[in-house]
Amino acid sequence: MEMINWKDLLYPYQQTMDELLIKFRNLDAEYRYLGLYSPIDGVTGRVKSITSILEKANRKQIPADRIAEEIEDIAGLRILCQFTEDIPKVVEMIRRRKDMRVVEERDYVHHHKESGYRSYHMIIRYPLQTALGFKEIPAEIQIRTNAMNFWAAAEHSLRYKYSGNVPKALQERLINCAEAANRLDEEMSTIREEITNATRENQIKEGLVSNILDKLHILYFRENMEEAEQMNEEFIRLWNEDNLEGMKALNDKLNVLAETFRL
Ligand code: 0O2
Repeated sequence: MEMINWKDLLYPYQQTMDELLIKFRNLDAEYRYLGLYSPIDGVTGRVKSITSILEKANRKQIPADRIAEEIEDIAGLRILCQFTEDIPKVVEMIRRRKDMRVVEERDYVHHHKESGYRSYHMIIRYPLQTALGFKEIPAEIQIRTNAMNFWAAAEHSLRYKYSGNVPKALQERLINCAEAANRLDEEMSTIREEITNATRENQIKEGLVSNILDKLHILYFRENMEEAEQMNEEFIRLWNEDNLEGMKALNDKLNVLAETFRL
């Protein structure tokens, strides 16, 4: 195999990874900022290790000068979801993006691998603006639930330990574990609405509390001590009663007051 300058080869993949990570984390943060349910529970990324690239090139008989073109998961992003139902939402979001081009999709969620592996894979081309000009970089996005991820990480470690030849008995137990992880996802889906409503309510409560405390601070600052004191007591009472409606009303009252002071 001809000599490869790995540092130069991997640099644009690292840049791609960094940019994709920021974009998807920002997207998740924006959902939360808007008080909306985010189908993204977490995002991780990695640039494939040199040994793993070489192993794949060897297995697929890819010559050294074709590695960059033919190995499409040198840059790899993983998007974790709380529920199986979130996966198609993330897939659709990626399909609609103007800053990346989807070239291939593999649905191992509905068609799991023989190993028991479940995940949704999308191969994209990412337009990277480098110091030396424009370059389209391939990347793989894996979208899976936390349960699918838990299983895949365990199976990956075992496959690595046994260099791909996991003993038959262990393979069977892994398949059972994959089925158990799948049942967990199915069970979680049955209480999805309750969980997402609770999450939304918690987010609303957090936003309210932070706004109320902020406005109380303004009141104190404007030396409207007596009113601020009264409202603070009201807030503590509502907080102890876990009275969300009361807190909403107090928040509205404080918003009006804060506006008046600003005027
Ligand atoms: P790593 O360490 O995750 O980077 P293949 O021929 O199957 O190796 P291909 O054709 O490029 O690869 O695509 P595939 O199978 O759609 O996706 C490959 C990646 O999916 C793997 O990367 C894994 O991350 C994941 N994957 C696929 N099948 C399995 C599986 O049975 N178990 C686990 N744990 N992960 C799987 P790499 O290259 O294996 O390595």
